[in-house]
Amino acid sequence: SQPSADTEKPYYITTPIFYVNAAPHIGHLYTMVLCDVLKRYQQLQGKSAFLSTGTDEHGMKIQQAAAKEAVTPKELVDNNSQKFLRLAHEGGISQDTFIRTTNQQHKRAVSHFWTQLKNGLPKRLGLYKSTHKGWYSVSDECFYPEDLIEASLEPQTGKKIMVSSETGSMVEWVEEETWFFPLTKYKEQLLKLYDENPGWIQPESKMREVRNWVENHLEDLSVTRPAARLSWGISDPEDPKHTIYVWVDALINYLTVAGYGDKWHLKEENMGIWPADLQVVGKDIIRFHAIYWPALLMALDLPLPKKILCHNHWTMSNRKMSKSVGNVVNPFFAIQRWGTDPLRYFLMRNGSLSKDTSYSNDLIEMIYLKELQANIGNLYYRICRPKSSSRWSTRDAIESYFAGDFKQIEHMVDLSDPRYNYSSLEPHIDGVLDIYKREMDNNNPAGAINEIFSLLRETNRYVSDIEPWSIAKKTHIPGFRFVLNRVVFNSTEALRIAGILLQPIMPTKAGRLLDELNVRPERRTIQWAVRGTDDSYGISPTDPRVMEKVQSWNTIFPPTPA
Ligand code: ME8
Repeated sequence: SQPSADTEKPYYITTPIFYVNAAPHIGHLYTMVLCDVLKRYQQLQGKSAFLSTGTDEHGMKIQQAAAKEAVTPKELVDNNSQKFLRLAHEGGISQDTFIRTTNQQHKRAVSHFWTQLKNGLPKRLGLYKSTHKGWYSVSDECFYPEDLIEASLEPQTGKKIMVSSETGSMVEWVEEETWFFPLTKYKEQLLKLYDENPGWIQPESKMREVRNWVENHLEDLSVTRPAARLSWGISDPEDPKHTIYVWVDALINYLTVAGYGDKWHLKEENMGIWPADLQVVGKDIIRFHAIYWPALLMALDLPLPKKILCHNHWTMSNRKMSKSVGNVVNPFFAIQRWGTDPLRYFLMRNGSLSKDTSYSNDLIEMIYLKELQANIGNLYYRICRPKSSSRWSTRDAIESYFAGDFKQIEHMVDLSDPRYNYSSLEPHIDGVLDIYKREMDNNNPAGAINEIFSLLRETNRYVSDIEPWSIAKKTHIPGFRFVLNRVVFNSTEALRIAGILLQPIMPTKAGRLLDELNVRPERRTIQWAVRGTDDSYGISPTDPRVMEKVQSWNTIFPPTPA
């Protein structure tokens, strides 16, 4: 039988775990927010979801950064990991766990995984020892094949150096004895995975890139570094002269979070939240997640994540924002300047899966003024303007509706007068939810935002065109209350629905908006994001359905007690 909704495993979503060689920047916040929004979208549908994030604390890059700052690696990682945790907090991220690869549970998980790779597999599929020669980039923490290396000049000194033709990072020639993972033996299985699951890597363009790499550049993977060169890491428990390659260590974090270890059996009930439903990464690390990671899992016959979602980069002056380059936006300053929710809104609105986006304060300011203030803020103010205001508000209209005589609500208005075309907004309100769901199911909050804001824009225009405030004064027009209340009702519904749908993106602001509209907490899930039915219009006010209608309006604006 089908598992019922509450026994279904939670939707497990992961961010990469971030290197702690330096403080976080806006790119890290972006990935966290994207994952958080997608997690909250699951919850909006009433499903349970689990979000993990954390820090990647081993490896050459960390060891060198510590040496440069003249602190111990432990001091460096403790200090910087705190900053990522604080960023998650200030960024409104609702992570369920924050993993650090230096914690004991993770080290045990890695040792167990490692031992399986080494001893638990048929010879041709397991680890083997050999001499490794190749071009290594410390800043990218990986080797590059010969055909992807080129000569360049070091910017400061003009000295000739070799760099990766993909990332431009400096590489050095390394020759050493290491353990190898026979990645090439998994080539057919990987290609089969891609062929049979065309949406496994999103977007499609990245799938093509990955497939091309597997077809043309696949080499066995060196998975240890000599402990003499790299001591800051997890060592091979049986062969401590070798330190496990930081990427193998790091990828296993996703399993550690799911409780992986020697007691973890392949029976589904023991696997907790694994497999991950969605693993989000930047394009810089797609290869590790879409090639090495599934191959490692295939080796141990573990279930694969269901989808890898890859996004492009935030740039500054046309270069990828990066800790190593130093051209970064401090996310703490950005949050302080714009507020958590407006910044989340901007990152989700402008960030992109398929193209790089440049970060600009002028742009944020413009979006803040035009969309948040002039659009949603303005509509909110029009509908919920505080009573103290001397100007007429739609809230006053609703109150007068509740205070008024129901018998006056008759369909006497001249419906052919385009001026009173109060139902023109309704198709748009009714169309929003499907589009929102389609975009969010496609992991595209930008598309969802676009739809919500087009509804809000149209609602503002609708209110401006009909001018309910002037109708309110024209008590001589027959049916004025009817029109007035329909206009107020429709625009309030648009705002309420937008508020529900914006919760994943701006949890605090949307929550406040729904509070102001008196939407009960249990009515904030997606099934409530539909317009209230209006079949009570035009029928006898004593019909019980009218009373129901009044009840449901009450949840938005309860009548003030006399
Ligand atoms: O790669 N724009 O860590 P990392 C958008 N520890 N996102 C960006 C970005 C930018 N300019 N810069 C970084 C590592 N990111 C490894 C990962 S996972 C098992 C190990 C985000 O600190 C983006 O998600 O270099 C990118 O993939 C990630 O930070 C890399 O963070």
